[in-house]
Amino acid sequence: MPIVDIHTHIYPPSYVSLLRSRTTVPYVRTFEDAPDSSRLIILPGEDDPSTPSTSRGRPIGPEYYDIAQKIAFMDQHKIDKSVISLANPWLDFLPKEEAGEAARKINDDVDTICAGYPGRLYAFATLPLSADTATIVSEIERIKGLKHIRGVIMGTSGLGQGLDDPELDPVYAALEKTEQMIFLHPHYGLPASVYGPRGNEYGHVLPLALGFPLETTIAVSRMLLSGVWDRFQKLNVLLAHSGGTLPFLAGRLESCVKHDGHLKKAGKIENRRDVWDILKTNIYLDAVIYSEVGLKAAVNASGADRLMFGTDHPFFPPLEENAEEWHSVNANYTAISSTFGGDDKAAQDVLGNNAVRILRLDS
Ligand code: 5CU
Repeated sequence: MPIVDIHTHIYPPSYVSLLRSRTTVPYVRTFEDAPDSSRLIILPGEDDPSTPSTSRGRPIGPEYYDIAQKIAFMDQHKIDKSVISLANPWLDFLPKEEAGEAARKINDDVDTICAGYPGRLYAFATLPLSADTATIVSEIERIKGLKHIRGVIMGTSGLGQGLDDPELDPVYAALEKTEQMIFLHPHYGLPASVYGPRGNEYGHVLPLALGFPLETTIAVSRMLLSGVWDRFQKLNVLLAHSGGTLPFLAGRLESCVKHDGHLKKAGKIENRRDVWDILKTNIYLDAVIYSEVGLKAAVNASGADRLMFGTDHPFFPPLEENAEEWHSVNANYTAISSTFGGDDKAAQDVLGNNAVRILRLDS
């Protein structure tokens, strides 16, 4: 029975060089009080002078860019195959004229990295979303021909106006036509003001535990409300972190739609696919939620046959020095075994069989 990690990131060396060459977020830098330790600054506001030194980004070591470390991590945690993806913020920040070439380079690099470990590594590609639509569509068509690519990872900003932007239709059409999955992943979180005047005292907890999942939930709700899946009925989207909070809030979302006078007057309540239909037809969920409660919500919303194990490596390493086992990974393993109890078949499907089937990892 294979164990497959579909949520596992890498910053290929060419991307790290790009971050090292920059002086604004996202970038890699040292600080005066710790000149020997490079820090990866990616989240909005992470380098604000008021941020405590321990919350300024995260230490960046080879686990972020050296594929040998990914393989060692996989071996340590008994993971047979991984579908690697560039981590946030992808290429969102690049000027329009640089994005197309950067995406081609990164996608080729990632495909080559996978080729070094036949049968063990596959990848989600990255899109040049700040480029013009023709460049994005042409990269979607090009990566279809790369041997190890199984879809694309994307943030929630789309072309800059979110995923309900009608200008994205050619991109959705190309992804649907080439049968490539979108792995939808958060990055921007919520405005810092929602965390209150003491938000900085709590490290990264509020933005990562709550901001990320709510960002995903809002983005996917906007896709739904704007009719993306009515227009692209075969568009498949894998949601990070077990769908943010969508499985828990889907009923409320649907009820709000049915009680909205504005939507009724605009004729937008009838003849639409509802959230439950889309959760069971177009949406896949990872199992990166660290608890049985969240995982059960995901199973109830989308079904155990649409759920896939993930780790979020290299993020959330153990804080203890020299610890080999990652608590974050073991929490996801434990959540799967306790959710499915004696149903070994369902547990094995979530751990690996679903990913092999859905992402064609045996070809
Ligand atoms: O720790 C973090 O900031 C992150 C991140 O930026 N992206 C991610 O996928 N997980 C954790």
